[in-house]
Amino acid sequence: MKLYTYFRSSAAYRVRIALNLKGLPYEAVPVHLLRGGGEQLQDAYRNINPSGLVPSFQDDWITLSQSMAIIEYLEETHPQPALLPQDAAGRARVRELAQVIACDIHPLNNLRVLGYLVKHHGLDEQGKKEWYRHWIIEGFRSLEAHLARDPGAGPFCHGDHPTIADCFLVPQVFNAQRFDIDVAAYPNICRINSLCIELPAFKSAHPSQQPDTE
Ligand SMILES: N[C@@H](CCC(=O)N[C@@H](CS)C(=O)NCC(=O)O)C(=O)O
Repeated sequence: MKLYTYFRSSAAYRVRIALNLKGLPYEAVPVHLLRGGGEQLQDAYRNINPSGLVPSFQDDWITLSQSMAIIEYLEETHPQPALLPQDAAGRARVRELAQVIACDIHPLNNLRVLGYLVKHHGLDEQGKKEWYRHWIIEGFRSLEAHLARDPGAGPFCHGDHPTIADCFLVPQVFNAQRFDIDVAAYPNICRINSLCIELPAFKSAHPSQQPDTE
């Protein structure tokens, strides 16, 4: 298995966590998002992922992009340990939490979106930071409310074991902390993150532990 990854990419970080939780060895192929205008935008990489985003994943059968699709593929092809609950309602809840992050928070703060705002709308560094913080705060408020009210929440986002939702939560917290967001303001997010980051699968997926870490 190959994972096209960038050490600081939170979408790639999600997949690294899932691979580690399942104990699946993989080859990390670094794609530098900044060097030379971004290796993700060059033809060699677009042949693997036409969207020009990391991560991408390859095994003997398939080339895939989209962290959620990759993780669900891993879940179906390597069901143990399970990263989705046994019951339909539980699975839907885990996907709901993951998508609050993957659909409602992350895309707004992606490198190419920030780059577009700077280039075409004259956003300066301060404006960029404010934009970023705004969408994190909106998103974390919503995620925190979901976690606080849902009966499925346990020590992890859902129950007693890490699920796909935890694979998404931890990288987004890492990202937010880079932009000086006070995560302590979100007690459930903070608590779950603190629990997860102590686990070996999460530790070895951390951006500071990658072959391309700078
Ligand atoms: N929805 C995609 C998002 C992928 C994505 O946005 N990746 C970012 C890094 S976290 C990226 O490659 N950004 C490069 C760019 O914006 O040019 C997924 O979940 O895999």
